[in-house]
Amino acid sequence: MAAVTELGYLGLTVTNLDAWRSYAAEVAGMEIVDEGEGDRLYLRMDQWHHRIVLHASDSDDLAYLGWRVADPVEFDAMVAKLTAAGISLTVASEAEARERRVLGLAKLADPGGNPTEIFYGPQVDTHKPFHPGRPMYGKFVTGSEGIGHCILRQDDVPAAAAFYGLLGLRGSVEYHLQLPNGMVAQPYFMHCNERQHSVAFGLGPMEKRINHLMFEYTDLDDLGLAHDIVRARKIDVALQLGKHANDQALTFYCANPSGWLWEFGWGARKAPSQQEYYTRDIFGHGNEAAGYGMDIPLG
Ligand code: MBD
Ligand code: FE
Repeated sequence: MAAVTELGYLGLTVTNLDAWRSYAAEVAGMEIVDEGEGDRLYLRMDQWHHRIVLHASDSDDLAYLGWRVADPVEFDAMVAKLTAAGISLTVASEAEARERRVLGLAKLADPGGNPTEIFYGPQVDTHKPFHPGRPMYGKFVTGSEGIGHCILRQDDVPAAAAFYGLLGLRGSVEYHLQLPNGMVAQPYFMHCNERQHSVAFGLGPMEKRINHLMFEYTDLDDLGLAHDIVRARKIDVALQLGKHANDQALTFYCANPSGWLWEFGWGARKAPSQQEYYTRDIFGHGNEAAGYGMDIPLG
């Protein structure tokens, strides 16, 4: 059965490209690639041409997510599987694939309406070493684990779980979180490779399509340095440093220039083969800046 292998890329719409240029490079350490188009910037995290595209826009949200399949055979099998399941999709033109710097691409939407792309064959610039936007001790964790993970808006959680299951991801509820209003939040976490989760949803209504992007450093000191820079710049921190129960990553969540969150992380464990659930995190993750959709009791 055809299955996606990684969350490969993201497109974002942003209203302030200059603020993003500074944040992505000087806070996160990503490499800015400006090819002079004027309406976009590329963010590099490894040797791929890019992992993130920032599209200048009048909105600040997720524009699209790209899920990778291995090759054209898997791509055709995935397109056939989705079509047979009654999901409408368009196989993109060569020009559209070229714009994404991939060999082939299909466009569809997940049940939450999030623009979703299935692709194979990303352009990898092995001739161009990754050059971080600020000094870094190590690198970003990508490779077979992809860019990181996202929490997405889904109004119909079982439909979303079925859709991502069809793409080839596995997983389900990993927390029961007692909310102050007496309800119990039961977020879903799904994986398609060794990264403990590549997508999550089910934390309630959201203003934007995306709540956060998590990415991971290979070196603890890069997380510490990022944290110092975030604090020095007085950037809103929604969840303080802490360690998640499921992926056991040390992370903190801070606002990006689009007003949603980036989760900076280090030290995640790999996806286990059997399901578990948790009622809280290991330590930390205290709530700080409110209003970012992360006012949940994890700590
Ligand atoms: C995560 O990455 C996360 O964002 C939440 C809310 C809980 C566990 C792991
Ligand atoms: Fe997360």
